[in-house]
Amino acid sequence: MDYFSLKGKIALVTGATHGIGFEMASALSKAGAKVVFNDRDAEALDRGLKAYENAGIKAHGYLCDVTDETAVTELVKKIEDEVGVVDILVNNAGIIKRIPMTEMSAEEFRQVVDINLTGAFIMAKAVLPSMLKKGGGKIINICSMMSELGRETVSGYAASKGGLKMLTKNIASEYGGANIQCNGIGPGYIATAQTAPLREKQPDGKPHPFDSFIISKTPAGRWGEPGDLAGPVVFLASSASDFINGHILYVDGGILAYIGKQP
Ligand code: NAP
Ligand code: GCO
Repeated sequence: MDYFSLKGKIALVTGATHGIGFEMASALSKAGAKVVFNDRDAEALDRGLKAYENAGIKAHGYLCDVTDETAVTELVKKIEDEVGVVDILVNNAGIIKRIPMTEMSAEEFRQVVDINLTGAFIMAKAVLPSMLKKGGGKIINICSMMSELGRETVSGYAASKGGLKMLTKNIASEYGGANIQCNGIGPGYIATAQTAPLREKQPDGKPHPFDSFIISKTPAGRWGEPGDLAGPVVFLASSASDFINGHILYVDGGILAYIGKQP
């Protein structure tokens, strides 16, 4: 038996035109799954479709905002008609706003929670009925270090990713008896567009202080790459993880294990 084969499975990865989502979708495709992705922006969607084509992957791309419940219901119906029932959902779409809490408007806070947490709820709710009819499925929520830790300026993000951890446990609790496994992946600090501002070189050519901070805080001694999430997502999407439910797999080079370098 090939525990990690995804042959015959259909995987939907949200917001997967580039970055972590693109690498995870590519890994799922290499493991045998048919890949479907969405983005809220038409130009980004086109760039994503080209990126998959250049990588030799046949991916189905759809325009859809994960916060729009009506559009998501239509998206899932369309995917079922054109590709088939979604066996694996990866809730990857997400944003961050780095604003000190006393300067952050409630509207800005809501936008972050709406995409990172409510969007994952809407997506999961939309795919669950067909998974239940089919007799099983996998839901993988992309959490964060901020599902466990706080830091300055990311109150909305931390609240959303902490909530996403608990939504993961709740889906596992509510539907585990119906052979649905819902787990999370908590990436450490990964070099993507989202973290680019934290890695910008200083005017004097020195590394950004946050860049050096993360390297010293990570036992692996480096930032993660999107490809570091490839193996973990295939594992949680495959039958190798059928008795794992409600778990958050941190893929962080050891950050959460480490108290930090002594001064
Ligand atoms: P990214 O490069 O900013 O990609 C995020 C993607 O989500 C973008 O394609 C974005 O589309 C899409 N998106 C945002 N809002 C959406 C919406 N309402 N509907 C549909 N798509 C939407 O970020 P990344 O670093 O690859 O992160 C991917 C996920 O991993 C996020 O959930 C992030 O929070 C999480 N994560 C990242 C890190 C890290 O260090 N990079 C660590 C832990 C967790 P647009 O380009 O159109 O906005
Ligand atoms: C930040 C970062 C993080 C990471 C990631 C960590 O400003 O602290 O952007 O939140 O993106 O989620 O796991």
